[in-house]
Amino acid sequence: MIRRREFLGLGALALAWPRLGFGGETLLAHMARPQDWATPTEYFDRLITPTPVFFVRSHFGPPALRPDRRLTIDGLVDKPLELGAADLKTFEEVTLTGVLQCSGNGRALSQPRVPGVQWEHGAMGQATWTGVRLKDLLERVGVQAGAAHLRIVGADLPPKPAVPRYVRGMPLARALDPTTLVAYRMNGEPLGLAHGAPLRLVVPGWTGNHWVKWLSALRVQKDEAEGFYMQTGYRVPKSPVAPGTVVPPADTVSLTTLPVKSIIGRPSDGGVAKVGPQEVVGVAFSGAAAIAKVEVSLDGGKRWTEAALEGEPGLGRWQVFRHRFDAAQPGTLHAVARATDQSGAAQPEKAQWNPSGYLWNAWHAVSWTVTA
Ligand SMILES: Nc1nc2c(c(=O)[nH]1)N[C@H]1C(S)=C(S)[C@@H](COP(=O)(O)O)O[C@H]1N2
Ligand SMILES: [Mo]
Repeated sequence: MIRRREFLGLGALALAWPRLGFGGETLLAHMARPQDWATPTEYFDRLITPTPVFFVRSHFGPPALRPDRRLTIDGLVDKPLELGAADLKTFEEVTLTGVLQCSGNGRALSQPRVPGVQWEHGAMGQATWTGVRLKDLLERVGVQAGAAHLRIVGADLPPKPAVPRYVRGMPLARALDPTTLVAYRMNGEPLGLAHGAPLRLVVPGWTGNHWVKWLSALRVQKDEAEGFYMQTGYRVPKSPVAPGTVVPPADTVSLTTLPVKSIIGRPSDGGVAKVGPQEVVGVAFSGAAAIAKVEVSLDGGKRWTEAALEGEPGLGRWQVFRHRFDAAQPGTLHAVARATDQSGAAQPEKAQWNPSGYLWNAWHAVSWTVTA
C-alpha cells in the first residue's frame, strides 16, 4: 500500500511519491508502476468511491497539468472548432453517476494466467461526472454526411517514439449518445490530473479504455480510428474460446459494454467478525441495463437469498446490495454474490476466459472467521 494523495495534486512531482510522506488514504500499487493504482476492495460498500481512493490507470502516466489545454474537433465537420474548458460554459451542463471500470479488472484471476496489469478487483469505481454532452459539441461543429466514427486522442505521450500513442475511437452513434460527456468535474471537484484534467471523456456503460483522459483532439471520420489500441489492444474473441487458446486478430471484436457484475466489499476475504449480526455488502452494475437483483448464498451457491438494493437503478450505474443475517456460533463463514440485470443477463459462476483477461465477471466469494 502506498500513499498517493500528493500524486493527484502535484503533477510532475508524482514520480517522487516515495519521498513525500503525507498522510491520507491509500491505494494499492501495481507492478511498481506509479500510474496504476487499485481501489481497496473494502471501498466497494458505498455508492460513490471517494476520489482519493479512486483507481488510476494510465499507459504512460499523465502529461503536464495544463488547465488551458485546447480541444480540437475537426474532420468531416462543417466548422472545425478549438475550445478550452472555459468555452464549455456555453453548453448545457450535465451531471451523471456512473461506473468507470478498466476492461482488465479481474485479470489476475484468469486461469491460465494472462499478461497485463494484474488487477484483482480494484480497477473500478463510481463517481459523479459533470461536463457537457459530446453530442452538443458535435452538433455545434456540424457532422457531415458519410461520417461514422470518432477518433479520440489525449495529450499523454509514450515514453519512446517507437511506442504507439494512446489513440481510441468509437462509432459516431455512441459519441452522440446523450450520456457520453466531455467532463471537467468528478465527485463535484475539478478533475484531478491523474483522472484526466482538464477534460476527459465519460462513456457510461462502456469499458474504461474509452474514457480518454487529457482530451486534446476529436476527429470525425468515415472509418474506425487506426492504431495499436484499436486493432490489437482492447479486443476479445468474436465467440467464446477454450482457456489458453491463441486467437488471431481477425477473430476478435472491440470491447464495448461492461458485463453484469457484483463484488462483495465487506466482509473482507480472510477477515474476522464477532458472533451475532453479520452484513454482506457490495456493489453491482451492468453496462447493458439496470440491475434487476443481487442474490447472496452462504452455502457455496446451493440456496440464494435476494439482497436489498440501495441507490438509483440505471445502466452503467452501480447500486449497493446488502444482506444481513445472524451468526449464532463461532466458525468460518462463506458468502458468494451474483447479479442479474434487467436484460436478463446473469453474472456467471466462472468468467469466460480470453487472451487478455478482459471483462472478468465471475461470482465473487469471500470467507471470514466468526469468533465468540
Ligand atoms: N489519454 C489517456 N486516456 C486514458 C488512458 C490512457 O492511458 N491515456 N487509459 C484508459 C484506461 S485503460 C482506463 S481503465 C481509464 C482509467 O481512468 P482513471 O485513471 O481515471 O481511473 O482511463 C482511460 N483513459
Ligand atoms: Mo483500462
